[in-house]
Amino acid sequence: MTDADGDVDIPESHPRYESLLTRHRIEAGVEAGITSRQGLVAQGRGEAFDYLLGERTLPSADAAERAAAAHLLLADHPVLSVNGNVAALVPGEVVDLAEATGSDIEVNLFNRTDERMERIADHLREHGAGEVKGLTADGTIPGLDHERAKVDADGIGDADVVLVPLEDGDRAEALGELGKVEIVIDLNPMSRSARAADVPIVDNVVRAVPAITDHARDLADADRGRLESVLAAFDADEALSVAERAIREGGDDENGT
Ligand code: PTJ
Repeated sequence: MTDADGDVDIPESHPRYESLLTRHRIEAGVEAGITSRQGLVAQGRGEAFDYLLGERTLPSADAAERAAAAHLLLADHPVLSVNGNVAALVPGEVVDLAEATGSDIEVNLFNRTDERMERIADHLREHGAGEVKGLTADGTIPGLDHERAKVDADGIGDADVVLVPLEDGDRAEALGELGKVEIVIDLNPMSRSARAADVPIVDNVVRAVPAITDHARDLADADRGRLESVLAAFDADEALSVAERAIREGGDDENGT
């Protein structure tokens, strides 16, 4: 049995409780017409990487989450992009992050249909979102085919910092070329999306989004200088190398211990 959020009756003592809960949420998202069927495949890919990383947040991913919070707080117009997987897994958490950072929320789909756009926007509103952008679609990302290029001109089109969780490689590269600061959440440190990002967060979106919110709340009163020093301390290439190494070495931490 699942509830409206796809939560199921899995005993919390189960060793893979979180992973099974996440899987069921994606399944419920597909049943509710929020998540695409391709989203199931993407989730499976993510799960495999999460398993190899030890299903935990590496210290380097936590540093990326803090840098992401600093970028969102420094931005003139930050936007959180939401696709079908993100809407199924972390709808309320995205709303919390938008509130903590003053970001807009925009639905932006790889497999765009009007019906799924509406359903996701409704689902986000049910989880407390105010305005949800993405439905106007009066802007475009150059270099992509018609449907995948659609954005709101006063949303992602106007943003200086964009959070794109679980983005496909083409779009991550095209968004990066627009000169926006791009924060990507992707469990695969070798993906083109992670490599195109200014801030690649190699962590599960279910851990990453609340962690960025926690950092944003912690940094809420920080001045510009302190936020810029958080950015200066973060090295994207190093974070990707550390995650790759952790996968090769079986989920051990950065020191290889
Ligand atoms: O809802 P739509 O139409 O916008 O489609 C969304 C998907 C995710 C289907 C679409 O963007 C897609 O096909 O993505 P890809 O190319 O499969 O890439 C998804 C990436 O996200 C892969 O590198 C996965 O490892 C990673 N990933 C999957 N689940 C998670 C994840 N990363 C973090 N947290 C997860 N839970």
